[in-house]
Amino acid sequence: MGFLQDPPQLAHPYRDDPLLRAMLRRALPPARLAAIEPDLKALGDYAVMEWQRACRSTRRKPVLTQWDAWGSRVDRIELTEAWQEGPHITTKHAVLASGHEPHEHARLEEFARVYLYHVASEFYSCPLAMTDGAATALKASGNKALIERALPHLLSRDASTFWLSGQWMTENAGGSDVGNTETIARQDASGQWRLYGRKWFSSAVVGEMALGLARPEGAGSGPGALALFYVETMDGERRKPELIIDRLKDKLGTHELPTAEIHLDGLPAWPLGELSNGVRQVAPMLNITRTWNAVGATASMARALSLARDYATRRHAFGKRLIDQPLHAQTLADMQAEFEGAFALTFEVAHLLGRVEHGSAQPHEVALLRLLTPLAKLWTGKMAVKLCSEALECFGGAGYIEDTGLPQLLRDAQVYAIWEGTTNVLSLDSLRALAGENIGALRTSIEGWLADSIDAHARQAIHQALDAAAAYLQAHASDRTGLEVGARGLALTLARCTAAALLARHDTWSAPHGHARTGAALRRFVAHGLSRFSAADATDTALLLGPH
Ligand code: MFK
Repeated sequence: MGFLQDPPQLAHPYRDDPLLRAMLRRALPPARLAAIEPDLKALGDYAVMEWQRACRSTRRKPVLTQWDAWGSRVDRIELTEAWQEGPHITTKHAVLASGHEPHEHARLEEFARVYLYHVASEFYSCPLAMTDGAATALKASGNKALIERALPHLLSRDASTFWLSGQWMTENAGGSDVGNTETIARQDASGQWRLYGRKWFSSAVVGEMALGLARPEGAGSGPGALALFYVETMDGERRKPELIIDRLKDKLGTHELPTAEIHLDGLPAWPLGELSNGVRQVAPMLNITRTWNAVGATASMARALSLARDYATRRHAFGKRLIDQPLHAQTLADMQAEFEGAFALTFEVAHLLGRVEHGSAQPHEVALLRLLTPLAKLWTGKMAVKLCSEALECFGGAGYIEDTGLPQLLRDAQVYAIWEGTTNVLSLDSLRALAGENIGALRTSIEGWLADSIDAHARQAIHQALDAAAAYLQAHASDRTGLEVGARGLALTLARCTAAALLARHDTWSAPHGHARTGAALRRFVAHGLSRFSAADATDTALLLGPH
């Protein structure tokens, strides 16, 4: 037998992750950390088990059977093993329910669990995100009857009573521009609202309820006339006949996730609140699912890096381990620094969300959360594709071979920049969040994080990039087109400034305990540059896009 390569081993994502553990030690009171550690360890164990199981088995996709042998419409979906385990793991370890506990650390504790569970869940976390969003939107609606009916199921810690919720927003004509929604809500003779239309991306068709946008019959056109409705999808064990699954999507990635095209043929529905301004009502849900997106992207990056790092200690080339090859080590360290910035921003959003919801945040932090949510989503979504691609390269040809389990990381990563709004839609949303003086909220927070920072060079670089972003906003205050042209560069710059300031804060906390790694991550991250503005000449843009 000739040479056989040792395959990469997955390190325990909780026990062997100094970054996650240090962040939790800094952010949580010791008693809270002790209370959640058993769940974190168990979710880490599950992730390792699932990776090993997936390496041993042939990857499967869910299968939709629309008709049974005797001609009945059944729309039955067979799920993968991880999906079948989803409700049990979720409820047993309070992956979702923990985020709704009445204390300020609830969301951080929730998203630490999500971070550990996400990749292993095979994107069962996608409908979980929507379920979390639905619980949040229901609470915000103040609709007592629906809250009493659905919330105990959504936040259940018992798999037998747990409900998954969908988010029925996207339609053929209304992907980003949700105002084009064609689904109609019509009242029947008894006054019951019923939905008629086609939803183009539903990733929770195996769920028990959904929140969906529809246009009440006779209401005007445009987004303001949409209303947000609550629906239940099951009649006992059977799916309601007014909900028809047309087909499962054939997607680039997230293959285990049964994303469906569905149509609604009179499905009973109940408005959450007023019969208009549905987009405003669904916004709390969007901000939650975008936070899940950022945590998912960060978790995928953590997985890719963990495997690439491990492999670098097992693979020898040109007489040395890869980790001892200077250029390979440099490449891994560059990835690690970018990742640590993304990690810092993502978990700040998670913590902030809990503090804002609990009412213990400072007044400017409400505006800060509104801004950092789209920034974290769009930046981590883009970074995940780049980092997972680079990680595959760290394996050479093996990174391109399906049954190593590695290509899936890259395919799946592409969804983060698309799901819950593209990079450009999120960049424009960050302009919405910056309206008024909201860059002031970011500046105030950054000053606080940098207050005791020992890295003068980083402080100066952050101030410089932040000043440039503020100047850009001011220069384009009455030039909407100019503002939009630079919105992506602005958003990425603000995300990087925030991440650098958060790394500086963590460095200030950890350095006195003899931990030098965050200081190194900060220096490397800042060295990659904070500003991401690019040339924006309208004439050149027209020339470049004109006839060839
Ligand atoms: C995991 C694997 C998944 C499988 C594959 C999935 C592939 C992708 C499938 C999908 O389709 S995912 C869904 C993708 N689509 C989106 O995420 C929607 C993207 N579009 C937006 O985010 C738009 O910004 C939005 C529809 C939310 C709003 O656009 P509009 O219609 O121009 O709304 P407008 O008038 O600006 O805002 C309406 C109200 O909502 C305003 O409040 P007021 O009425 O009080 O003025 C806004 O301030 C508020 N609002 C909008 N976004 C908000 C928000 N409030 C808080 N937070 C936000 N994020």
